[in-house]
Amino acid sequence: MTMMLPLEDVDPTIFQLVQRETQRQEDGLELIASENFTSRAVMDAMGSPLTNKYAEGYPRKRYYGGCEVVDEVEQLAIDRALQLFGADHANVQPHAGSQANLTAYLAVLQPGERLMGMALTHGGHLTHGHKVNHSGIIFDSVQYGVDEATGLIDMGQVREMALRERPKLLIAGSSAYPRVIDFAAFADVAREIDAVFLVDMAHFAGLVAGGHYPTPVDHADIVTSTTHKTLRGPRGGFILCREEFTKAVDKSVFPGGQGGPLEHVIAAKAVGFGEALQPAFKEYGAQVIRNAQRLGEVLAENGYDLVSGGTDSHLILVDLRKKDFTGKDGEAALGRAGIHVNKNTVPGDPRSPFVTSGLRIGTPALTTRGMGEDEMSQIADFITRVLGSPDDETVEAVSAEVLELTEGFPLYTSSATT
Ligand code: DSN
Repeated sequence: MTMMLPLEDVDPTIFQLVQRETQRQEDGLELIASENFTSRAVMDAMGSPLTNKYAEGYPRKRYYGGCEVVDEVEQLAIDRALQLFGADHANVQPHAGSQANLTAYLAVLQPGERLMGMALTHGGHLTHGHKVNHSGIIFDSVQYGVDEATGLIDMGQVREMALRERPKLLIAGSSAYPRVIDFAAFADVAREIDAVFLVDMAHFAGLVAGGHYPTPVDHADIVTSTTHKTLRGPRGGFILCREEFTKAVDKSVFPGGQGGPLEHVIAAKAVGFGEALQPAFKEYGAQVIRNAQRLGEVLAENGYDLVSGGTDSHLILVDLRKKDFTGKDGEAALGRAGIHVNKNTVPGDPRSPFVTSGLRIGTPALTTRGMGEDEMSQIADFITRVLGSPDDETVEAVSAEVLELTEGFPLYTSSATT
């Protein structure tokens, strides 16, 4: 019986891969805007025997016996989400952001009905109605973008399109929009056309929790999110809504879309929400934004264009159209130096999403490691050097400096993580 043996003994191959990935995370500069480093406490909850329990249904209304403990766990996750974001109702079961979105849409729309979200190529998200995603296949999707000259959402254009297209669901939220979204203005448009208003706050949920980004909860009928980006919890999703949508949302998640909830992940969500309720998390969010702003300022000084000219959030979007290389080339060159970013389309991008003319760079993960503005200036210079001359000599020199920098901010090898 190998039940109680550690991974190292049971499956050395997977153990080694986990070790290698942990080392990769320790050694590199993680600047992918949707990533973060969660705490040991969150991972302990995720790696617990709660994974064994089936609990279809909701606390005190389950289809299985023996749910008295996981009921308490799930209720705590719900209570903490509500304490953090102040909504009427929370459903903490969605396995990820995509599931949260699809089940939320199906709570208020019939297949074939119209939704309107921001185009992926303009900073929206695949699940906001892209034609290859279920959100664009099941529903009749129309997409708005940003003003290509300013990189900003033009609420006049959004309103005009909404009045013309009359979607039943209006979606705000983004995965590559550096600025604050005017939720009150979106809510006004939704009211004018009698649409349900949904905000996907996955990217900036941690900033909302810390009070550094306007809360969508006061304006939206439904708010979807992930727990693992700026919010720094386990990989997962959740939905907040007004009282009147409670039943429809809960029914859509289960039995509509999912089966047994992942109670080990829900326990980890509760831990993550609990951490986000601590005063230190507020300071963390402020530092995330200061870091993104510093990174953007130095890159701009070094000759890089930023979409919208800067950022109010955790990410910047670098526009490479005036440079002679693509987002794909940039991502690859920086990756060789241990600097991890992702290629991203910029508004009006002539290149495909596989190539792109942009780089999305975010600071949630490195801020968790304890890095501040001085390190961001240094990293902007690393990026400038590699993108300026991506030859082996430069990449090797920068790699060595990256390693030296990351060694000063240990991640899981010590308890230094904030
Ligand atoms: N893929 C995530 C991101 O990087 O923004 C969103 O799902």
